[in-house]
Amino acid sequence: MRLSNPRHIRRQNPFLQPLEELPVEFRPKEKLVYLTPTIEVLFCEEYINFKHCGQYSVGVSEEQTPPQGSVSSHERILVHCDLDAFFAAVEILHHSLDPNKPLIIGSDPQAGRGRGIVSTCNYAARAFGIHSAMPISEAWRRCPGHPFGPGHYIRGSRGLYSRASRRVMEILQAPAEFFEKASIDEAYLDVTKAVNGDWDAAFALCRALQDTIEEQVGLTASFGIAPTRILAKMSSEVNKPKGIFRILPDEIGDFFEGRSLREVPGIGPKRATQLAEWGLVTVDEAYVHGELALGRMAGERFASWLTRVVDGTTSAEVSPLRSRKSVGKERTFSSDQTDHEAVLEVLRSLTQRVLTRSREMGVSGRLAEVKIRYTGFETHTHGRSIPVAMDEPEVFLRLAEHLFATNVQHNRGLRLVGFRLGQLDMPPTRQAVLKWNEEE
Ligand code: TTP
Ligand code: MG
Ligand code: MG
Repeated sequence: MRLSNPRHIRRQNPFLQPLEELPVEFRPKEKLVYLTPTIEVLFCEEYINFKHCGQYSVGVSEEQTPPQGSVSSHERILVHCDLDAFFAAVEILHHSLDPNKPLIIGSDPQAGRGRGIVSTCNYAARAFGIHSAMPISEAWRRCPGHPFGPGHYIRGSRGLYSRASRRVMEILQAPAEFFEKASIDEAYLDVTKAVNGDWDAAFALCRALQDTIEEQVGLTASFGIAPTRILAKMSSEVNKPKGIFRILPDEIGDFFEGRSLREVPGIGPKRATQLAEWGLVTVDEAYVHGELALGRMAGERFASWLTRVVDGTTSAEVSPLRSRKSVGKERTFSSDQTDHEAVLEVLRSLTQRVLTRSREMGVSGRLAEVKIRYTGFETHTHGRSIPVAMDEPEVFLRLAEHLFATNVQHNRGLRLVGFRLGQLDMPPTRQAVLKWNEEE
């Protein structure tokens, strides 16, 4: 891919759009039945560890790992979907809030004295310059809450977001040959087969998915369509919110023309500053130096990775193993338990559910890990690896029982028990498609 003959690319920055131009269409309240939380005596939490995605070091090492999901040797059509202002959009739906009023999700602002941070905020709040990870005190300074200003501050409820996320993931995974939930509000889909290699059909598919998500769940989503993961992820940002952007294989050079290096996932402020000192601010400026010269400035690994990003030769693999390090479930008891037999029974049930889940995902694991939290929050994990990855519930039930029985401290109250399947692997014959129909 060459950067000669560049075409001017018009980009929309949602943060710079005036408020009234932002689409704010939300579903009527009756669509929200699924969001009503169920009341439980016990609190059961499923934890998913997401790997940090987009780091260039990951991009470098990925070449050494044979693809276990979709194949990257032929041209693929990948879709990246990311929900718009996700936590805030769910709260707006659930509490029937006015989407035009600034809504900030985060820790208690304590009238500007709070020490927490902003999780996210809706686009009305972004017009005040508020964004994720900003100190909540700074958010309050920019847009105070009642009675000093129009800001509406909510702490947020994770259970609601998980439920909404699952509904969206079910819709997204349906047409995908390979599917990967990459975080609570984003997923990669390999739709090459579904659209028969046709990029126009891919665009139409994204539009249909966008409509279905809005109709059935009431949330807006943005889509990126591109031949590699990183390009798909970057394109889903381009027309946010409720946007679709496509990069055809021969348009990659144009896409990077004038685009700030900072927009590439994996290039952080430190790296960007280092490159700016060499006078490199945009991707095309860095690329035209050539890999060798860039390598002398910023290191060979970085130069090779950035070159491959622009050449469109970084990974196109879509596989649950890429985003997920482990599958686990744990349970916190409403009061500390002294009956260890009863706790062991809960552990068996959690282990069984983890294995059911991992089978649905088509993954197996080598590591069994039992987590025990005692009265007073003291937490221990006890793990054991087996030589080859397996997905047999019987094997892991025995391991879990053994780990619990040999490690639990007698006569102590138990606050939490959990099971985790780690060191995941995927049998090559099994299709890498996740199912999102578990009840918790
Ligand atoms: P993002 O997709 O990064 O952000 P977003 O969906 O709120 O907004 P956008 O329209 O730009 O995609 O993150 C998804 C959710 O993850 C977000 O709604 C809240 C949560 N989150 C945090 O709790 N802390 C953070 O620092 C970030 C970035 C996100
Ligand atoms: Mg999002
Ligand atoms: Mg996201």
